[in-house]
Amino acid sequence: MFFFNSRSKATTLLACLTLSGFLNSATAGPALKLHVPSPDWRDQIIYFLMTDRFEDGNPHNNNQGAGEFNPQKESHYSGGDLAGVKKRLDYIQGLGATAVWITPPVANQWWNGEYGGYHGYWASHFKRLDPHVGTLKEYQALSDALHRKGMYLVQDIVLNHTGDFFRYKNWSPQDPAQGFEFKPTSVPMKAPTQAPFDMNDPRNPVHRAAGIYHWTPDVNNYNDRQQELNFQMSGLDDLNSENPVVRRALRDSYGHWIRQVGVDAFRLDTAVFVPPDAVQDFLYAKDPKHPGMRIVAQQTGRKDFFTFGEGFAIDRAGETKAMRKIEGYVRDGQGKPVMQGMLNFPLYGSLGEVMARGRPTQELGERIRQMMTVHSDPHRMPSFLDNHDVDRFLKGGHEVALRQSLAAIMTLPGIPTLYYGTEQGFKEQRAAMFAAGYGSGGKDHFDTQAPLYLFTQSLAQVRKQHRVFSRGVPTVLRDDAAGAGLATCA
Ligand SMILES: [Ca+2]
Ligand SMILES: [Ca+2]
Ligand SMILES: [Ca+2]
Repeated sequence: MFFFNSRSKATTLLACLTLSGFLNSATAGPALKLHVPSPDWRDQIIYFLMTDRFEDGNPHNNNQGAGEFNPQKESHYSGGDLAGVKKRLDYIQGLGATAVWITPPVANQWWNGEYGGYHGYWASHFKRLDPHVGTLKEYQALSDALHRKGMYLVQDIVLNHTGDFFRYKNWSPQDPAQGFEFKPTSVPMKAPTQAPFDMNDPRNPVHRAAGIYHWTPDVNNYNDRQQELNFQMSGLDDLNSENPVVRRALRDSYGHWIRQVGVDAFRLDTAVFVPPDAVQDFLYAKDPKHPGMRIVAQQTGRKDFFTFGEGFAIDRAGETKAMRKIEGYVRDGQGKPVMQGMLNFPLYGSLGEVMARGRPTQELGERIRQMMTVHSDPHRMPSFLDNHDVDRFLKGGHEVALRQSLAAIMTLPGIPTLYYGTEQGFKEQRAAMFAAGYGSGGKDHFDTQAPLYLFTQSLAQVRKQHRVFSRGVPTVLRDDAAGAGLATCA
């Protein structure tokens, strides 16, 4: 109907067929379901997976030819990708999870000279996908598939740093050019490829004037708040979070994933390494061209875009210092909102001490009581037993204690967050679920009849059937200050 009159009938017919074939392949099936309203996050159950270690849906993207791919080694890429996650959504939903948290899918430094970037936390470009995880089309297909199942997509993000492209010898606070050097064996690029993050050389006057980085050495004292905020965490090049140019570029980069893919929530990595006001800017900035994420999300129909942060802070029994530090990223010193939740590291710490390591149950009882008073919204704090940065529960704890702990997070306030592989009894922190990946033992682990899979499934059903577990306020009926915890009951 939109062909030129001058063409012959035969040509028009041919063109029509060709074009209609093209249109069909480009818009096959109904429109993608990228944007859905926000759920009540208190009622969700999150499944956290490392994309590289979960499932390989496309073997063609595994090896990008820079020596970064080697499933025999924990430090290298194993080949998991977004298409693999999509392939296993029935498995994840069958467990009872309602949302999937994926590790950062953005383009990464693949090798810093000592270790690989398969985990995704070493960005080289915040607005592009890493070729190992797949294409924009595959990411959109994952979002679409999740939403069609009534599930939600949680993207892991980083505001604090890029990859590890430079380091210091003999750092001087007066002169960031002094002692600066690029890491000699960075693969596949020497510096981030995205403006303005590519301006990372303080010896270059233009870069120096732009002030995109803090240009500091590694943190050597994590109790020093200035170091924590401004130095390099584990060698990762610390961004100048105070610089409006940095803030705008990060809003632009991450707003892209909400708009283009339909991300429903962010998990903010290394949150306590950036000041709360930088996170507030990220979420609430009114800049009409590059607004904060809560505003971008509203434009896509999400009224409650959920961002929860990581603050690796654990209190000793009876103390609440770490709890209050974490709470400072939910409500700032003036009571203004920052994030909607923070990962509940203090509860994780107490659960491990009592359930896995035999400390008295009174420590957990007290932690639960404190949780309900120190935190303004404990029901939106994701709770967990282990993750990719700590030992898995079963590395040191008994399976009976793991079951008790799963029951605890499924019935206490907070969003239960399950680390992939727990339901298959994994003990190795970052082992692959798929046969060809690292540490898999040469077999797939998607067994929906595994005892811990079925146990978790039954707990998830109980939590969903009784809203008291996601909305209620617990009362500790009994605990014991003297006796051993639950680790000995096995
Ligand atoms: Ca792959
Ligand atoms: Ca920082
Ligand atoms: Ca570095």
